[in-house]
Amino acid sequence: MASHIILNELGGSFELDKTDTDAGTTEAGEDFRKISPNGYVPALITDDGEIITENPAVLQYLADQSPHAGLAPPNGTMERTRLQEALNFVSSELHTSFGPFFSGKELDGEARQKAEAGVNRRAAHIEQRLDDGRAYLLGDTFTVVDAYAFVVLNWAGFVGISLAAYPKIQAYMANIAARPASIKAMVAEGLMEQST
Ligand SMILES: N[C@@H](CCC(=O)N[C@@H](CS)C(=O)NCC(=O)O)C(=O)O
Repeated sequence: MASHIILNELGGSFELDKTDTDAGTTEAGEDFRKISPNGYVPALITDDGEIITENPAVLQYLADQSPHAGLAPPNGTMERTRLQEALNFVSSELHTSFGPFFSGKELDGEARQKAEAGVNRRAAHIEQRLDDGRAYLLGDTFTVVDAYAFVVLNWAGFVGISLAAYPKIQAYMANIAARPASIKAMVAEGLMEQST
């Protein structure tokens, strides 16, 4: 979903192939394990046939294809290091904190409490980051990490965790959800109905 939003932001042409990660197949009939041996999405196949996996790499690759779109600061700058720092936080901390909810195992009271506390600790960090009034994680400009953070924070609702205690996050998510690229991706992935 995060790469999908960014592909929409960039406005170029691309093909989506819906993947059943449990079955290891795609809607177009590909053996997904041959594309991505780890078996999880996203996997991006470039026009040159390179396969790129892992959200932080896919998102930065996409941003770097159209530098004028400003979705990532230029390589070699401190701002780019800040983007990588934020992408790694979202990937290795926020994203993985939702792991227990998607493990396929029922979470008993204590395990659920522990897992919720893990999500809340990471959400509190984001809330604090937004506390200076910035609209996006890196400042006043939307970058690829915002698409990723938006998608992961959105999972809170799906697993029954309230983010009501985080007003900055609420406003941040509403802002990103309203972007045409986000709406288009959510409609295409069946998370939202097309408004008439
Ligand atoms: N480290 C990977 C994690 C990707 C990931 O967790 N993908 C999930 C969907 S959000 C998935 O495909 N899960 C199915 C599975 O692991 O089999 C990344 O950042 O790209």
